[in-house]
Amino acid sequence: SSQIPEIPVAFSPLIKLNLPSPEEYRKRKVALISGITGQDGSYLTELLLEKGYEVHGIIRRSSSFNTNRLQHLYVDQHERPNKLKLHHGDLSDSTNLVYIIAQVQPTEVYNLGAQSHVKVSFDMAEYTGDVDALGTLRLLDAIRTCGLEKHVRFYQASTSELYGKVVETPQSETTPFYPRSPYGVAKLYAFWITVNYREAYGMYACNGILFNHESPRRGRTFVTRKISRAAADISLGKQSCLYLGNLDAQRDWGHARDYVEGMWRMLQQPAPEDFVLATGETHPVREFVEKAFRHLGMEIKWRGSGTDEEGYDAKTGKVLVKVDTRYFRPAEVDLLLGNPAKAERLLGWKRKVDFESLVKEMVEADLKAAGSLVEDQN
Ligand code: NDP
Ligand code: GDR
Repeated sequence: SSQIPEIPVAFSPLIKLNLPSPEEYRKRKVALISGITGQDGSYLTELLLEKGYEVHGIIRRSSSFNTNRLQHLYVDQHERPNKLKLHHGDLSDSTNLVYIIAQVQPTEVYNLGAQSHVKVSFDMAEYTGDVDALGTLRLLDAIRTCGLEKHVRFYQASTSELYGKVVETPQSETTPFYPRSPYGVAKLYAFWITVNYREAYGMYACNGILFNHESPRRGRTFVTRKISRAAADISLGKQSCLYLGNLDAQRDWGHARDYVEGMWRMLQQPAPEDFVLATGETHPVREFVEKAFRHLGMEIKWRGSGTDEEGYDAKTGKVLVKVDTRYFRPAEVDLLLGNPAKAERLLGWKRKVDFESLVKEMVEADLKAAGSLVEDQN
């Protein structure tokens, strides 16, 4: 017939590495982290170095310094051998990822790299899709290209943003997804491609569905850090007012250090599975504001409503918080509340830091940084 015959596809590794058996291979402890310069990357690096891993990180070339969060862990190779090694790369560059995987031959890969800001994803939707969705595919395929799919354990940084619009609470591994931003939609692809590669190629690949986690190393444009920093600056007279978006959004906030421990635990199980990590508590943004300012001796009272709402200091009457609609999102995730029961049961994981202690730690770190001459770069 004139029909084009179906072409049988047999994917064989393009790069032929001289590999021992998966069991023998995994006797080494070599981790590769994309997104190592981010909040989670830095805490995970600390944890893995403590556990005796050789840690490799992918960093982006930048005209400004972007390795501040790793500074305390990095030793110049010229001075003494370092167990932390950095490679220039990008999740948008497949060849580069293949090269790094072939060179490092990791036993565990943590894919934390992402355009991770939800609001920014509305402005840079295509880029966010490229890096957060296709970047995950590229990294998984780089592992296959090197014939390492049975040797490497893969962690995907999935997110509670997958739940988006509230379908049920608390949200667990069985709650249906309904993402509400280009970020959430890109992460949905990443979630399913991770599941698909697990099922199709027998890869040890896990999704950690992590609810919001914060720390003094949180990027300054995320709401918790924006608040803790502003509260510190306002208390020192360095800033007069904090402008925020939706004060009523509710989040399940934990500490990043606790959550990276959960990531590692997910890759130490007999079989790969997906897990929620959360605190099981939710708090509105306005409560974070109240707690942060209270910690510095200011009592915030609210007046007005909607876009005219403002927070003032009960003692002085000075307006310290205002709503700015520019921080509203075209579609919002109103309420996140996670159920970490599966991780608690199977991983023996439990968050250690509660909401009150998290706020306190962040505010105190920002107060210290604001009072010192050295500008904090996180
Ligand atoms: P950050 O924004 O602090 O860090 C993101 C990291 O990704 C940075 O190292 C950044 O590099 C890197 N990155 C950005 N674009 C690229 C790219 N094109 N190629 C390679 N690397 C890139 O995020 P977090 O540490 O808070 O989060 C880590 C991961 O977990 C992210 O994937 C995030 O989406 C996800 N997540 C985070 C949660 C949270 O509450 N923190 C909750 C659930 C999921 P650079 O420093 O150069 O910008
Ligand atoms: P989120 O974190 O979108 O949950 O994503 P973010 O801190 O940005 O927002 C939390 C909530 O606060 C509201 N909000 C503001 N947010 C910001 N950034 N700035 C403001 O001024 C402001 N005012 C109110 C937001 O509308 C939102 O409802 C984070 C990221 O780390 C993701 O990568 C991760 O996947 C999820 O957490 C889980």
